[in-house]
Amino acid sequence: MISPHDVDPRRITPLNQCELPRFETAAGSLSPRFPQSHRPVIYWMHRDQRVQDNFGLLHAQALALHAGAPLAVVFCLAPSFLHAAWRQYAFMLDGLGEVARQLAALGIPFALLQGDPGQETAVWCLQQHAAVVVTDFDSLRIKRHWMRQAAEVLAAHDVAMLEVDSRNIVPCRAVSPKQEYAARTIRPRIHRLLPEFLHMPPAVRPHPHAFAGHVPQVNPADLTQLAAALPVNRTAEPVTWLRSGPGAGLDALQDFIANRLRFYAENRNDPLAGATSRLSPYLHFGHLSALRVALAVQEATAPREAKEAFLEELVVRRELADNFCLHAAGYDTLAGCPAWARQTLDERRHDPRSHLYSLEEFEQARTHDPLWNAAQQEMRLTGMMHGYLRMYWAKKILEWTTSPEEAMAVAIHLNDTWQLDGRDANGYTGIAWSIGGVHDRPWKGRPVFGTIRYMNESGCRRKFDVPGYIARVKSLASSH
Ligand code: FAD
Ligand code: FO1
Repeated sequence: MISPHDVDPRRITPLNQCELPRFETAAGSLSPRFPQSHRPVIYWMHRDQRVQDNFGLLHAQALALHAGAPLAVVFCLAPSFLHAAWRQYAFMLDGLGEVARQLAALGIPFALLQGDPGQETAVWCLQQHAAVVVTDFDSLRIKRHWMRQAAEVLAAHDVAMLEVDSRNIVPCRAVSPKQEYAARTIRPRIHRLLPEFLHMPPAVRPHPHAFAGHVPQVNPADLTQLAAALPVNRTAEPVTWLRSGPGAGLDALQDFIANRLRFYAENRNDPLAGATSRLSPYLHFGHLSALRVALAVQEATAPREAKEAFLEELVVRRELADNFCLHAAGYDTLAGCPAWARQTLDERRHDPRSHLYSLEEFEQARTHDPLWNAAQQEMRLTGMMHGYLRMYWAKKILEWTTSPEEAMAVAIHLNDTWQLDGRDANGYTGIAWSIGGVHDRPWKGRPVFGTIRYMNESGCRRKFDVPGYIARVKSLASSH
């Protein structure tokens, strides 16, 4: 039987000062006594939208099993979430439908609420007489607000709330207590701890104690309809080329490992090579755990340099992004950028711009640059953009807007509206890297950019077949 010890305590952070129900700690065993008749343990799912490989759900089940208590899972559908559009809600709710089915098969109730998550979820947990609420860690400001709100409501009724980091292989708070300067400073901290965390977690099991509370029944088929009824931007329509959910995520992982991982080291910067995993939507919505991806890649038959190059992105770069968003208050503004970058951008603030475009012109891919327009088109059509082009795409927005502040706002707006993997620590960090030099260093100075790293089309032509890429997006557009 799983025990609360199965989840490394470095993943777990109390979110209020309430005591967990008393545990009698006999040697090696935890036997919590939840007063009254077995109040349930509730897991509030929001970042890690999966059943297996989910340390938050695992810990909640372990606490419930040791108390002989029921277990329930709750998700709250927010009417808006950053710049999320119909496209992302449809993908997310599709995946949640599969999660609901998997929980039902384990006898674990799944409650879908709607409204302001911090408030709605806390109130529902109190109505179920929750003994303790376990939830996901998230570095984003909006999520920390939800957590603070819920933790306060629960604390007023002496209900403990715990946060568990299931997004990162090495828990974000364990990697470093402060903002790391660059990949080279966080890499040794992660690599030192990796051997302690690169282990497959136990499975979530059928739960033996029935939940007595009232759970609004969720018909998984209805969830996609829910997406269509939300008051969100509908120009970014659902994508049809990609299946959503934990099962599709595992299939995509297997396909990547079998057919493309071995080309990753040398071809990952070529948008036409298809050498990257394209797992980011599944990692963003938590359908797939980075831990499972890392273990599968480690065991794969592929050149060592391919595996190392991939794990550098999946582990070091991805966990550096959470470190940045957790510790840099203004991670989505220039305020989060290093002083040298803010200074150089300031000095170049009044340099003449070769072109200037509005948010609408960018959004409709109506610039003078066919390569930039093709990348924007690819994002509009598919909900994805190849990583190398994302750097070029963001840097040109700096070059063709009136100020670096406007550039960041435009890049975030477009990235969060059109990308399936948007609204993510990786995105705010990728944009801050491209426009504000975060985790980068000064380069040769030039107009507008100052010493921010510059990229141009001839640089892209050295990396890949630019006309070929533009043609491919054109044919993609004509087949839509
Ligand atoms: P692969 O190359 O196969 O990498 C595997 C996984 O590692 C990715 O899915 C991702 O989770 C992680 N990863 C890869 N590169 C990075 C990186 N540079 N930083 C952090 N994690 C990384 N990523 C997002 O998930 N959401 C975003 O909104 C996003 N916006 C970006 C915006 C800009 C301007 C830039 C420069 C990068 C952005 N990235 C974003 C990071 C990266 O480009 C994408 O994660 C990657 O292209 C996703 O494609 P893939 O899954 O095929 O990646
Ligand atoms: N999380 C929620 O708990 N409720 C939502 O309604 C919700 C909507 C949403 C839409 C788009 C998107 O990209 C993420 C969304 N999330 C929502 C956030 C999710 O919980 C995770 O934070 C993300 O998957 C990033 O980790």
